[in-house]
Amino acid sequence: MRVAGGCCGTTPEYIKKVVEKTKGIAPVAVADKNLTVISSYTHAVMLGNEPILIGERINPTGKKRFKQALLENDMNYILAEGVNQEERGVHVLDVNVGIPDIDEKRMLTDTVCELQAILNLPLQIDTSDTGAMESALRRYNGKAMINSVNGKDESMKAVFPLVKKYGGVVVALTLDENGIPETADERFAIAEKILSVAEGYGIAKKDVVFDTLAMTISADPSAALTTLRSLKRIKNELGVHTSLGVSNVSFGLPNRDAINGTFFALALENGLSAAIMNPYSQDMMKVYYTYRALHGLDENCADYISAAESFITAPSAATATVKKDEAEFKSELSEAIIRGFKDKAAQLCAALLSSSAPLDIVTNEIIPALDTVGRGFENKTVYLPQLLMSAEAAKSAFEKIKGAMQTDGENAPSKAKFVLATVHGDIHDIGKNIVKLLLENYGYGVVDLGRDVAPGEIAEKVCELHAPYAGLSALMTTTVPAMEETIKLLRKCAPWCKIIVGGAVLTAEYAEKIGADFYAPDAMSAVRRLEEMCPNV
Ligand code: B1M
Repeated sequence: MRVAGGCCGTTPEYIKKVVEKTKGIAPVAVADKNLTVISSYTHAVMLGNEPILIGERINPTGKKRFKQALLENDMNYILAEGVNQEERGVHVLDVNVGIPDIDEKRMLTDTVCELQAILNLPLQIDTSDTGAMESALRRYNGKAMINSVNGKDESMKAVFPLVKKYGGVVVALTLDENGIPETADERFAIAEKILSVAEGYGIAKKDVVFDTLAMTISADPSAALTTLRSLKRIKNELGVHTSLGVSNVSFGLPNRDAINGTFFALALENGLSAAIMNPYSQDMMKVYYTYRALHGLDENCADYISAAESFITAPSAATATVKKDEAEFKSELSEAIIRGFKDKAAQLCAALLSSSAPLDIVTNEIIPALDTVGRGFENKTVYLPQLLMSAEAAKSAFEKIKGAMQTDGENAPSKAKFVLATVHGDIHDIGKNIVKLLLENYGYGVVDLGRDVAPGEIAEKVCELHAPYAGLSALMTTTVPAMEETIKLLRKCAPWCKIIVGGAVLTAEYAEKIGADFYAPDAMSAVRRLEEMCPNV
């Protein structure tokens, strides 16, 4: 045992007892496994056994549209680049947002926070601005890849303390005050120097990964060979891992993918551990899958076989994106909610309102999307921050629905007062808010007490207003007892009040068992029950 503690439901007394019982036990020692590992808050990626793909698309270099997105703070565009690359199969995302006239510190930090909230992939924080680097590392949930340090004293002095303080695997470029050496021997010497300085800062060798700098062969015919020779020596003689921005090698040449793919294969054969690359390039993906199959890293060639079909039919990146959009056009809103794109969800919902009824959007788009996220959460493919992002996205869509229904304006509140709340201990309020929206639209004067509301507060409000109806919502098995407690209290101090209950965990039988008057499986049936019961109230 290394760590003991308590989560939801434990109390200070429980923790005290755990401390007492475990006081004499020495934690199992942590054995250093000497692995080069980076991680997000959910997933770890290890350098060494398999080639690692680092998606290069979150980078403004040579990308006009990306630059524009940065200048306009268009986070949806940037997040979509992350999502698309994840779908293409990369293991890590490079994040570089450096352009002139931008507050890089703020932008990098925001981008890292937003990406890590919706994706599981570890990130490579890629910046030469150490202020931005520190700010992003501070907010990063996991062990980041840090790109980069180099052999200049100034660079090592600025970057190594951050690596030591925040943890991470740092990419070290084999250049120094004299520039990029022309020979493999000189690059090797810089790597040795970097390693020894890193060790002086207490950074383990396994946490330094060397980039031997791919330069374009259009300017220097020996460029690729020097890079490969350096790679091989550094990997074999220093026993470290390596990384390369592969695409630079073809700069200035036509059909760059052809060169990049061949260079990638050569680099892998010479000891490349991780490639910063374009996952939309078929040539690169072909090399990746064929290399793994040829090296016995792909059992029964299963990954190669499933990828091979797309090698024949896959359209270019640009067409692929358009096709994807077309194919998923009908569920774009639910996709935005599932992905947790708040602004996009609001925009799509607003657009959809011109052709669909607000309630149809709720029933056909928003609720099924939340169900998908809920199932993912249950199956542990979606994690809490992602659930939270989806909830926020659904909320922003609801704001639009709400606006549309209010402008409808035909039903001004004129019917009975309805006190509504999510019960104590429960913070789920999306369903309750739909109930509120519908009730208001049908003319009830809803007094919404919010979520996590204590039984006493609900009873007090019902009595104060002499409200004929109270509505309680509970979404968790653990909060149904609070619902029962509230009903008991209401029966005691407001016997006139009819109580309607709802929420995903309830059933009609259970509602009856805890003493409610009515159970409503959804918001519309809540309204119908009320209308049937007291049409003229
Ligand atoms: Co959480 N959550 N969540 N969650 N969450 C569920 C409910 C869960 C089923 C997910 C899962 O594990 N599969 C699970 C409960 C398991 C259980 O007890 N059986 C769960 C859990 C465990 C948790 C946390 C404990 C997670 C954690 O921290 N480890 C935590 C709870 C914290 C707390 O409450 N103390 C938590 C947190 C959250 C978020 C904050 C991230 C977010 C809520 C945001 C918000 O509401 N503002 C969230 C979400 C979004 C969900 C899911 C994905 C979706 C819920 C939802 O909004 N559905 C949910 C999984 C799921 O249900 N698929 C899940 C859409 C909504 C329209 O449906 O609320 O059922 P619903 O409302 C329906 C009907 O039930 C009915 O009308 C609506 C439709 O018309 N209805 C009423 C509801 N209330 C009614 C009242 C009425 C009449 C009808 O009359 C008064």
